[in-house]
Amino acid sequence: MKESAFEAKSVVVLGVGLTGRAVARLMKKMGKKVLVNDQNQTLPDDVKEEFDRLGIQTVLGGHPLSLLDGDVDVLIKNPGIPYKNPLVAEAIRRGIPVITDAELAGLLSEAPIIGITGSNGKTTTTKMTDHILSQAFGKRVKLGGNIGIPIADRLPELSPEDFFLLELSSFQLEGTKKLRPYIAAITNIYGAHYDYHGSRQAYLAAKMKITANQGPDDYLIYNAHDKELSQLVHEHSKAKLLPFDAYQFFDKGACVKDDRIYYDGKEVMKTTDLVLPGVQNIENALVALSVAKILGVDNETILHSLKSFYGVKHRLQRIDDYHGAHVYNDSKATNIAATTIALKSFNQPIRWIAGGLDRGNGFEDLSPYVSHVASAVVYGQTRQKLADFCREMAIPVTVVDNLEEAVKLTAASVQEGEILLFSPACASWDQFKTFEQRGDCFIHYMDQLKGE
Ligand code: UMA
Repeated sequence: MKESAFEAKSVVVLGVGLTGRAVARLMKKMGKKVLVNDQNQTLPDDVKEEFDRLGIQTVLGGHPLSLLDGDVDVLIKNPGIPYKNPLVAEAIRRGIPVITDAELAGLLSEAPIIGITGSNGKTTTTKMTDHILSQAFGKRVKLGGNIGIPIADRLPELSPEDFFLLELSSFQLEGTKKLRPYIAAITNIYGAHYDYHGSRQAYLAAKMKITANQGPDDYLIYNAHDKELSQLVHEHSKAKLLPFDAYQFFDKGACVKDDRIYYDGKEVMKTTDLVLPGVQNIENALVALSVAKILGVDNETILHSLKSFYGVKHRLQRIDDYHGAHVYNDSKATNIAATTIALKSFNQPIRWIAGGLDRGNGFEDLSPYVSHVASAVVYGQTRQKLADFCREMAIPVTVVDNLEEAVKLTAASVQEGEILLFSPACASWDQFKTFEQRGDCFIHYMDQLKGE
């Protein structure tokens, strides 16, 4: 690590989640004075044991401003903690730098950084990129960031020959000052997280931080179909701009024409070679292959990798076919917007499974996207609401109590060439602990049916 780039001696780490724990561990390893603070009264047993063993001081159950008295050089916060948190606001008032772990990547990484951000699709794009680069460069590719692998845990492993591939959230980017990715990518920009950032302007500004320190030797890949994003990158970036566009052909960068993907005017593959459905996944692939092409990966490796990329677990994840039907686990679709994307991704007839926690909303916003739904099975708290919606849309619907019954009934009706889609459009908490657990159950029920 480039330890000399981080001069602070005394550090307050705010928030203990995955990020804070890894940051505290790293700071201790670097010989810093570390104090960790969290609003929770207690720490999980394994965290407490580790902090005790490493001699990391903790203050729990609130955010006393007195923590900033004395010699605090920097406050490193968990990305999700907002700037209106009193300790963060007070640190800023006192002129104490407030950063996130993404800034540590910028300061300490021995390896060039590839940073991927965007409102939608950043996790899938990052995983796709990892899939291609790992086939080309093997273990030299180190993955981390918002994807669930704390940046601070990976930093000590990096060498200059590696690539540090990061999924970066707007929360992480907002807390950066010197971060300078060699390759940055912005998949798209929709409205998101305004409650945290305060305004759309502030959200956009946070996203643009990914390119703030880039220079003419760096690259910025961006979605040229998004006019606002195009304008922003032209205004703010000094990097080499590399557009991608799933709707129009151009001879520089990645684009699509007549169901074929091109890079710098040369055909790379057919869009139908991609396992994952929908234009959003074509866009994700355009980003991933742009990164790969910048790093000199050949078309054959790109094609082979993208053909074998089955997606990120629970996000419109393709699992094994069932009697000639393609089966998708989209348990991460906890709201109508996510299920809209799933429904829009297919032209084939869909056998749809939906339902879950009732948050009081109706489902009429799905109306424009269900014309190809051949039948539905609905379960959970929202089952009656969903059934009413389906009847209104003339979709044959069956109401059951739980996901297991829904899977059995749907599998019994699905035909060869159709899509069996689990995209619940609801949160999981009426019957499951998390959407991950729900998705695992779906996969398990499908596996059981295949075994029978
Ligand atoms: N806390 C306080 N005071 C506060 C608020 C929170 O002390 O005012 C404490 C909480 O008690 C908790 C900790 O701060 O102990 C926050 O933990 P967390 O679970 O929010 O954060 P991490 O476990 O560190 O997870 C974070 C990312 N979460 C967020 O940015 C909200 C994870 O992204 C990321 O995978 C992980 O770091 C590793 O890098 C998740 C996410 O939802 C998937 N990201 C958002 C998104 O994708 O839209 C940005």
